[in-house]
Amino acid sequence: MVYTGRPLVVIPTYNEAGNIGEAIRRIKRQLPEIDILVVDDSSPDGTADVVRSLSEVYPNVELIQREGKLGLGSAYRLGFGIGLERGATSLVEMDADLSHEPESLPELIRAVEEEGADLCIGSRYVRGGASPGLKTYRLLLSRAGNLYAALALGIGIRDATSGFRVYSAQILRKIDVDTVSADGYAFQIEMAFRVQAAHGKVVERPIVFRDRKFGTSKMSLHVVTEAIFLCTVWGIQDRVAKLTGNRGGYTHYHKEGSASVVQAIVHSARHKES
Ligand SMILES: Nc1nc2c(ncn2[C@@H]2O[C@H](COP(=O)(O)OP(=O)(O)O)[C@@H](O)[C@H]2O)c(=O)[nH]1
Ligand SMILES: [Mg+2]
Repeated sequence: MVYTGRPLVVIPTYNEAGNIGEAIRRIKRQLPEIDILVVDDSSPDGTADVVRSLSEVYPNVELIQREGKLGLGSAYRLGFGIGLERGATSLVEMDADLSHEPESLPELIRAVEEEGADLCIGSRYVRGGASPGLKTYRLLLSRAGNLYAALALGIGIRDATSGFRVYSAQILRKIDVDTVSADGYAFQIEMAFRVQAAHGKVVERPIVFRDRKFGTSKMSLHVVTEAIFLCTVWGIQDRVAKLTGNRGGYTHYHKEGSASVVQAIVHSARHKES
């Protein structure tokens, strides 16, 4: 498959057999020619088989199957890497579970492909956006997460945890996606934070976020604690970098790298000295 000069939609899946068929059909109804890359982590429910049979019906639907459940962030890193290598001009993130309505795709893609945005976020929290039927605790969690991310990181984004978004290839090359380490909500926040730090143009467009029809959410307490922890570390790092006048040479704290907050701060300060 050749993506040169076109957007690529990357969809990570884990046990989405009940959703992925409708998702692909509805995306293709909106954008018949669009390239879709599904990254499935050997879902026990046979999601991959559904994708394989649809790829015989629809053009430009491709499947990558990985050995085990390796996480949402790593699925996107892989998909984006392939898209960039093959010359895609923009890269789309979306869930398979129909929370992200395929009917909103053209507008989000247009913002990047035609209106010069580097990141267009499908947002629940701008005028016209909504999340009807979302359970109260999930709404609270999302609101609190966004508020905390905004306070800790100073990003002026209303819906920084939204996973329905489009990046320009150019900004993904600039922010070096391979070194993004977070996996769940923190992945979305880290990506948005990096785009802003790289002076990318971020816009939000309203979406209606629906609760998933089939299957269960893979988001867990671990994903939430990871987001809180990483936002705190990045926030401290960013402030230290600002105080030491070293924001330009600022290195992002990496989960697998230095193992503690203290090390991350020391690292920032050292950077200033050298
Ligand atoms: N490949 C892959 N996909 C995943 C993994 N975890 C979640 N997903 C997919 O990522 C998307 C978002 O996950 P979801 O459970 O809907 O999270 P929520 O929207 O926050 O409830 C869905 O399409 C999932 O099937 C994973 O470990 N590997
Ligand atoms: Mg979802």
